[in-house]
Amino acid sequence: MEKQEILHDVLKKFRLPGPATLPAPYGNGLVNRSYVFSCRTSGRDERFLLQEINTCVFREPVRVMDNILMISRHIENRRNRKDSRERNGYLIPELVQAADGNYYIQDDKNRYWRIYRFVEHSRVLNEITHPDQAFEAAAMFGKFLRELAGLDPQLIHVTIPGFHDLSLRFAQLEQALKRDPSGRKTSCRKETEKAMACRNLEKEFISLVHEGRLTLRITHNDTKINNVLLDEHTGRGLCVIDLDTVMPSTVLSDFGDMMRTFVPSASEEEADTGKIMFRLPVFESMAGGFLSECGKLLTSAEKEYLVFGGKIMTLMQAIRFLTDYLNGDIYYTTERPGQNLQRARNQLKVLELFTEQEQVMQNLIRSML
Ligand code: GN1
Ligand code: MG
Repeated sequence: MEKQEILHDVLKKFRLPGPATLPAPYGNGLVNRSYVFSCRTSGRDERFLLQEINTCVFREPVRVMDNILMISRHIENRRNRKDSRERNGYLIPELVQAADGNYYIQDDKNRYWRIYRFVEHSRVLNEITHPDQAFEAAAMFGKFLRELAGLDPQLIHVTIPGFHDLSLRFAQLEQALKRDPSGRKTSCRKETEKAMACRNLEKEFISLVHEGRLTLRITHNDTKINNVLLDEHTGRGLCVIDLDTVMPSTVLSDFGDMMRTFVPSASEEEADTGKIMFRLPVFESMAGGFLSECGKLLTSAEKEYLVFGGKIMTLMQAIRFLTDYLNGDIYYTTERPGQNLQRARNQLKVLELFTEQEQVMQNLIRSML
């Protein structure tokens, strides 16, 4: 079947408000495929986002959707209890129901699809260009954490076991080195050595997370800068997107991935590591925005380790890119050979900068409390 026919058949199974246009590819996520289309309803066009869930990554798509529904309902209930003036804004996007009552469909080839209402008048950033953007985006992720604090993390399914488990990520790297399925081991010896030299961080991480010194929360777990939408006119935070990895974890995951993607002056795709600078004003705004929303919620142990979270998440991402390079680029989408190795180098450089600036960041956080 032609792609367009497949997409057309999928759309028929959802409760859409009118006839739909042909879906066109959209966005640049590394995992799921997205398409945008619109429906004509009483004279105006309404846009929607169709997504095919990557079942190689999300092996239990129904549980992923269960999680998204659970948090959506929790947020919706809280909204309804609030004063109507506070109900503006989305926080998370709205799912469209399928004809069978579910919020996804499974097609005859075992592919899973879902549709979100498009968040209009919004803007995605791939890089932060002004500290105010960092404040707004971080405040949204802080709000997300706070909104979900009243929902029991035990109710949320672990859809990718060990997702932010540093020991597991090191073990996967070791396994890839041992098997070396693409014969790439020698071409990344320097990067491997650098990553392995950070094993000392693992012990501290284990003692913190696995021994329960940090509160288990429902976290987003993919708080990259391009997973939050800002208002295209005002620049205010509008909506948190990409909810697939919502799982129980610690605040280190969310603060850490923000720090990894907000603070460096270039994105994880930058090939020239010389262009990656540390930006203290961005860090300051980011931390300020995040704490303005959830500072009261966090324990002093959680606040003490926020910066450590940034180092851990950056190291983990370096290891994940490196492992995928060794495995022959089977997890992350790539456009050219060597791209995952280049991403790993980029992340190792970011980690170096974070290590140099650790004390400065730590002092700044303490001064905010
Ligand atoms: C993936 O789906 P996307 O592109 O937002 C990955 C994240 C990584 C990120 C690196 C399920 O996120 O964990 O941090 O790439 N998601 C999954 O860009 O593995
Ligand atoms: Mg994601």
